[in-house]
Parts: sequence; structure tokens; C-alpha cells
Amino acid sequence: PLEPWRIGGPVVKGFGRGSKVLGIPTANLSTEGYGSLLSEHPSGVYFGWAGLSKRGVFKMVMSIGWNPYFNNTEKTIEPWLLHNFDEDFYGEELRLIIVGYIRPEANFSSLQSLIEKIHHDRKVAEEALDLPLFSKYKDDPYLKSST
Ligand code: FMN
Repeated sequence: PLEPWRIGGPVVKGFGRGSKVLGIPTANLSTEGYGSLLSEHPSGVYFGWAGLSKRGVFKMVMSIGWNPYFNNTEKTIEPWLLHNFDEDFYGEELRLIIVGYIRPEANFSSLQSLIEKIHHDRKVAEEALDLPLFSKYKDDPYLKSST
């Protein structure tokens, strides 16, 4: 297992493909100020817990990297909060604690295979986060602070 790490900030808009093209709405975080932290952690798919000050704590599975399928030129932090929200929460303070790593970023020959892989990541994350080893972090005070 990984030494847990924590990042937070306001939710920003991504490229807008997440919910529209993939059906996977990610709550992107600005990478500003996280340059050195991001270079310490390889690109790939991680899981952990996400706190939204007004809404609670949720499981999340997250991609960090350049999204080879879409040829991004910037590294992005894209957590998928595993909960159905009724509304967007752009601008709200999002706190993440990252507790585990699933796989490196990959390229895919079709959008369908990318989507299937991400749904498999979701399942891996949901099951792992129920283990005491990882579930204990959902009470981490960092997830609840609002500034
Ligand atoms: N993109 C890739 O190109 N390769 C991947 O292996 C990959 N894995 C992902 C795993 C998860 C759990 C998530 C949430 C996203 C992953 N993505 C991957 C990123 C999607 O391509 C990305 O969310 C999509 O580009 C939408 O971005 P947007 O919200 O900025 O439009």
C-alpha cells in the first residue's frame, strides 16, 4: 500500500468530455501549486476518499495524467466521485485523500474500451475502499476542513 497523500482545492471545469462523451462526470481539480507533488506520483489511476464541505465524504476513483486517448498536453487531476449528485458543484472546495494505486495510464483503440476499463477501475476502487486498510481514511479530518 501507498503512503496516503492529500490534495484539495475548488472544483474546476475540465475539457467537458467526461460527462458528455464518456458518461463519467469527473470533478476536476486545478493542478496549480501541485507541480512537485504530481511529479512525485506516477500518472495513472488511483482511489481514495473525497470530501465536499457541504455534502459529505464519498468514494472516488481518479485519473492523474495526460489522458493518452485524448492526447492532452497538460497533466490533469480528475477524480470521479462515486455518488449520483443532482447538481454540479463547480467552485466548491474538494478535499481528496489518495490511498491506493490501480494501474498506469493506458491508451485504447476505442472509446468503448476506455469506458469499460474505467468502469472496471470503479469496481476495483469500490471494493478496495470497503477494506479496513482503506476505509479507515474516510474519517480523515482533512476531508472535512472547509478552507
Ligand atoms: N484516459 C486515458 O486516456 N487513459 C486512461 O487509462 C484513463 N483512465 C481513467 C481512469 C479513471 C478512473 C478516470 C476517471 C478517467 C480515466 N481517463 C483515462 C481519463 C478520461 O479520458 C477523462 O476523464 C476524459 O478525458 C474526460 O476529461 P474531461 O472531463 O477533462 O473532459
